[in-house]
Amino acid sequence: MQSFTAETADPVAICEELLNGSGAVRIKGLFLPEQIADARARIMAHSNGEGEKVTHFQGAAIEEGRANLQRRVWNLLAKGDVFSDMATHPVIMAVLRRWLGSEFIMGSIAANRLLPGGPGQEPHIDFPYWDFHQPDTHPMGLNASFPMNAQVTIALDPFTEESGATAYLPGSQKDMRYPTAEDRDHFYDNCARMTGEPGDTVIFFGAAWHCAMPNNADHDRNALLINYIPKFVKPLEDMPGALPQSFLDAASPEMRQLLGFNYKYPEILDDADAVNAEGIK
Ligand SMILES: O=C(O)CCC(=O)C(=O)O
Repeated sequence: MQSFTAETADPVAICEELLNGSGAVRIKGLFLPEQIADARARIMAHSNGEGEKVTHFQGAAIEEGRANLQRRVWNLLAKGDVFSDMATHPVIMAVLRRWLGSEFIMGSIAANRLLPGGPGQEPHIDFPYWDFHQPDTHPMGLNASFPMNAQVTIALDPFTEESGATAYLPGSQKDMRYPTAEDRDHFYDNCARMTGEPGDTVIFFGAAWHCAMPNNADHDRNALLINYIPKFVKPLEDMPGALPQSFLDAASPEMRQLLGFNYKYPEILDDADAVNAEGIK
């Protein structure tokens, strides 16, 4: 995987690699140790209850007993300012402006905590393609000639092969196909791994086949998972609905964009016309 730093992260080169190359790049050194520790501690604190365990993934049941070893925490913007700071990092924003258009938005911001023994996932692709195993529910001819997704994974623990660093199949984003059970051997035989140190950031095109792998290490493996989409795609999480009004009132221009406030459709346009006609608006 090509590695960049804040100084070398050229959006043109990175977007070329995401679309026509391997589909993933790593950017090192974007975050301070205090930010990484803060984000990790908040995710750990929010994933200690039984209620947040993942019992199914892509329709497949996770074995009873191991299900609680993989935990998801959603709606992270409500769980600490550090998550807003990470999601709006200027280097990430610059890459995504080129990749998804300057008014791109956020589809979700969640964490995946794999405890030791955590089972990992099946190979899959991400929102809004994550139900592309039913291609006839999508527009005909949908392909990967342009992106409707960016995934940003920020490692909050050492990401090693042993600890379950995300696996991905380089180049698979170009096919725009949901991996089937028959594809699994090919995937596991040919996958690369998103290994890295805490704070390393991987940007990838979520049309590339990928999955969390089993955590065979003796420590938790926490990842911050941020999904970004073009302005015209309906987000996965209703973030404005889930966030307190005080958060929305204080949101930065970048955060307002990510929450979709710059592109307010659907609107009731006959009402808007009436207001316009009266010269009120
Ligand atoms: O946690 C990971 O390594 C990958 C997570 C992922 O791909 C997902 O939850 O969709």
